[in-house]
Amino acid sequence: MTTKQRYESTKKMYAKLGVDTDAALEILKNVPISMHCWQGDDVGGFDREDALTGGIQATGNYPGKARTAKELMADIDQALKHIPGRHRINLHASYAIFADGEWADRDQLEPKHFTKWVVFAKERGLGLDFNPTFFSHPKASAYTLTSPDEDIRKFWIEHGKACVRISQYFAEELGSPCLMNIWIPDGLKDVPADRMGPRVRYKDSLDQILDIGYDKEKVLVCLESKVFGIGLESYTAGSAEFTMNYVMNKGIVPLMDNGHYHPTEMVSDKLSSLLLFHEKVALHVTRPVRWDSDHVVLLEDEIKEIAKEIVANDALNRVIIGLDFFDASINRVSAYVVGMRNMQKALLIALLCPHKKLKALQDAGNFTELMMQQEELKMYPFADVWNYFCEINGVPVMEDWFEAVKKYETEVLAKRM
Ligand code: RNT
Ligand code: ZN
Repeated sequence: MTTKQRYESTKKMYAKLGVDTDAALEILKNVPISMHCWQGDDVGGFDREDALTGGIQATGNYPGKARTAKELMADIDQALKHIPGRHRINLHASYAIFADGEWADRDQLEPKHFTKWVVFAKERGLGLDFNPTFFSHPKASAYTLTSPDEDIRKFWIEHGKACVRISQYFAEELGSPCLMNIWIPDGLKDVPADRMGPRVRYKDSLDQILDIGYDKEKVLVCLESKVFGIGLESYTAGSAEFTMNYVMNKGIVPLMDNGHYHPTEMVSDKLSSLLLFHEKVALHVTRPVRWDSDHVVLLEDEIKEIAKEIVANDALNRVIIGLDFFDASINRVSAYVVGMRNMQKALLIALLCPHKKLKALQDAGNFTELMMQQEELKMYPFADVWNYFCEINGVPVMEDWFEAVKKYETEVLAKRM
């Protein structure tokens, strides 16, 4: 049987449940996922030689990591060949591209340091998102926006402002709003003497950054919370409560990274509450293994549950989906393809679910049938729909993409020493 024939037969199976598979494919095609640039080079960036800091860690030394912007762009291109649909690229400020002999510190960054990325995005019809980089810098060795040292704090406030300007430049050039995510690592390894002070300064720093005046239609500023980091186990200034309250107060966008909560706390369960109070919600989809380890996104329960919440609540236009993982122990292009395709598969499974029917069962208290139906759905042949989706969107079906990635590894990645 061909992929299409399988699809046609599976389509009838879903139709019996009241699910329109053609409609699902049409919706999925138009869901952009923001692919983070930092998987390609282990969060290295190109603006400095400093080691990765900020309590995050990329482990492994698989050969072939991108050493220059040109290499990273080539790797992103290679990955995109195997990912159906049109997407976005999520850049960090540390990925500035300087002209020969030129360099600017983080507080001095300008749109011109990112024109090559804009050209790259335009040529491929991609959108761009952005992040100030409050780590991997000598001035970030202790604190950034919470610093008790006013000079340091000012430096990082200026960095934040520069990034808002760059984000607006992206939005204007590409005709698509740019999500600008603020995350700072600031925290303490051991029991704080003062929990309030850093938060007072963080709040003031954010106020100053947001005060610069920017077009809110073009730049969606969001704030990412975190429960702890490596070496910052006892306290982070940007806790969940700080972040939620700040965001609500200022009318900016909350960002939830599913590696940033206690291990039994699920982002899937938080989404509906956030959607009730915010027009937009942003996500960093990742896979925490025992800690915020940023493993590649797999097609596992929590990812499917997150996708279900987005789709069942009709929030595909309100939840901005970005990925955030960095695994240095495997082929990085493969990591991109696997993670992106898995996010899309999770969304597809959610789009193939008869949510109204299931909700009705819940409301009627018919938990027996609800359990039965939810479990039977898990064995429906959604792979036939996925394969057809890949086929009609011009990317390889099933594992067929891997040959090309292996070839790219031999011909390109392995030669990077
Ligand atoms: C860190 C945060 C943050 C970073 C990126 C590189 O724990 O998740 O989003 O991973 O900004
Ligand atoms: Zn994150």
